[in-house]
Amino acid sequence: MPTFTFNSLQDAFIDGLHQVIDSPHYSIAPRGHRSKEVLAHSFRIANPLDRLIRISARRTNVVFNFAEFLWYVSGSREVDAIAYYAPRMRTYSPDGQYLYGTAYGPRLFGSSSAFPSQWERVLATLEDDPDTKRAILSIYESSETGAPRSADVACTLALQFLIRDDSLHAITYMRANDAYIGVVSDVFSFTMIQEMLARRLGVGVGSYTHFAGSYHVYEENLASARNVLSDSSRTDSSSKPCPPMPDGDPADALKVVLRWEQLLRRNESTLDAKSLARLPIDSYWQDILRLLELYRQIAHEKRCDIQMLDGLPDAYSDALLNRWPLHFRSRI
Ligand code: 5HM
Repeated sequence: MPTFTFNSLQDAFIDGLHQVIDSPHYSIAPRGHRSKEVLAHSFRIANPLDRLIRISARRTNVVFNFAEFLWYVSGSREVDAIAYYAPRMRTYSPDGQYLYGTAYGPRLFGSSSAFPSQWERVLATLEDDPDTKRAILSIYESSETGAPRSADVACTLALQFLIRDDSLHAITYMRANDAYIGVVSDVFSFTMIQEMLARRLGVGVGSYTHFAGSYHVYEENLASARNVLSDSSRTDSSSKPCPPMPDGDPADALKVVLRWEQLLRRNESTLDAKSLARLPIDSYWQDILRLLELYRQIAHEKRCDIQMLDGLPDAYSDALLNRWPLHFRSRI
């Protein structure tokens, strides 16, 4: 099958669900989990900034999406740092404290004084030879093959980056991808990494291509996935991309964002419109912290200051309203 190009992740997500549900290749039960599967699934997204799902029946968590990206960038493997945004992540940890295969951060962004991170080496490879075919971020480790029946084995093999016609194209290779749950957050994070690399290199954001050896839906999610498909026919399919990340090196901004992410997660500080505006970072990063502050209010105070929605990019506020309609009731 040729790889079809979609405008957005949402369009690729809907098409993928149709393929798995309407014409599965196999019914399987790996580790006892019954699922429907198609083999060697692929799709291409023309605009990787159009990375949020807006289907009301699939209430994705935009805050988790950004938090997972930041968790990767921070190089952390701590469960607490990500389970705060998605408690189910705790169930994948073999020891309740750390994640291994699921924590891509240490593999991508972890460095030591003796050895730069994969991220730094990929950046140097692309700067040295823009036509290179060697800009690879490897994730799956060979030691994971044959591991006991753990739920914490990396599903992503590698991300590849190619500069062609002054744009950075990304290709993701996955051994397995959940077409109902995993793909939504995986493509979000991987396109953020793609965009971060493109801005750092000063080139355009090219296409994003996704390959999954096994693309599947678990039987327990089949009814919800069918519901999403019927709801998607009523969904506005116009483009609603995320705002562009600022050009240049995001390292300094990310230090500020990661410091505040920790403070808000631990409920050790708060942000309001004034204190946000005073932070020494572009409004792009301030908006991400605004999402994290809104989530802090929901998680720690069971309330939400809806004034904080003012001025947020449409793509983010729509996603918040879809996920937490009761908290933002008066804005609907
Ligand atoms: O039995 P297996 O290790 O393949 O189960 C892992 C499940 O998590 C699969 O359904 C896989 O597709 C999903 N998954 C995903 O979709 C897991 C990870 C973590 O690496 C991920 N996306 N990023």
